[in-house]
Order: sequence, then structure tokens, then C-alpha cells
Amino acid sequence: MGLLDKLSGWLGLRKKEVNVLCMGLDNSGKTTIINQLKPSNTQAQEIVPTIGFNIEKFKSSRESNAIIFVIDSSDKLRMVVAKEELDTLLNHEDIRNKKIPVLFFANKMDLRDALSSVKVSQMLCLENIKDKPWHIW
Ligand SMILES: Nc1nc2c(ncn2[C@@H]2O[C@H](COP(=O)(O)OP(=O)(O)O)[C@@H](O)[C@H]2O)c(=O)[nH]1
Ligand SMILES: [Mg+2]
Repeated sequence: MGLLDKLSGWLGLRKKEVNVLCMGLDNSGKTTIINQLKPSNTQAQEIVPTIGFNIEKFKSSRESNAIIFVIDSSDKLRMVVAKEELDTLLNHEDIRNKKIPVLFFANKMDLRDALSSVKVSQMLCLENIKDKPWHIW
């Protein structure tokens, strides 16, 4: 079982339809990860960086079943910005007080300067998240 299979299982993506909110700073790798979660015949061959945001398949006023928060592990300078975005997300009225599982994806681990997932976890103060199941990959 590959990493993305395990990831899908952990997030419950094997159900017929789930809503996953994928968040993270620009250039962190969100589109790349979403693309890899899709069935191979629908995967994009080329990914251009997303300016602003995009929505792949959208149904309004539906709750998210899971959140993927993507971090560029090599972007040390913006780790504090990522933490601010995360704190804003977790305090959002639709998210706070809900037991939505959050997968933190410490991406770009292949880059030489990348921080370890333990270090990313520390910088984002993930141990403070008590009301949601979470996991860092
Ligand atoms: N080295 C490396 N580059 C990655 C990885 N994931 C994504 N990228 C690159 O990072 C850039 C931004 O990725 P993209 O998925 O567009 O990020 P988004 O803006 O969060 O949607 C692209 O050039 C990707 O090819 C990774 O794991 N390692
Ligand atoms: Mg994108």
C-alpha cells in the first residue's frame, strides 16, 4: 500500500463522496497533492502554480469531512505565515469545535533544506490542537 493509499484511508476518501478542504500557502504543493489523489485517468499532466484559489468540484453549503493542510517544509521564512493561516482556519466558525480530522502534509521533503516533520510540527505548535484528530505526514 502506497503512501497516498494510506493517506486516502486515513482521511476516509474510500467512501463514495467526501469533501476535503485542502489549504496551505501558495506554492506549498496543494494542486500537486490533489492531483495525485485523483484517479489516474483524470490526473493533470501539467500543473501551473495556482494564483488565488480554485475549486475542483464544488457543492455549496456542505461540510468538510477532512482537511489537508499543506506546508512547504523548505519554506522556513514563511513558516510563521503558515502558522497564522492555520490558526485562522482552526478558529473559523465552521471549523472550530468540530472533530474534523486534519492531515498536515509536510511537503517538499525531498529538498535538501527541508525541515523535518517534527520540526514543522513544533513550529506550527500542533501539540496545542486538542479538539481534532490530526496527523502530520
Ligand atoms: N521539490 C518538490 N517540489 C514540489 C513538491 N510538491 C510540489 N512541488 C512543486 O512546487 C510548486 C508548487 O506546487 P503547486 O502544487 O502548484 O502548489 P499550490 O500553489 O499549493 O497549488 C510546483 O512547481 C510543484 O512542482 C515536492 O514534494 N517537492
Ligand atoms: Mg495550486
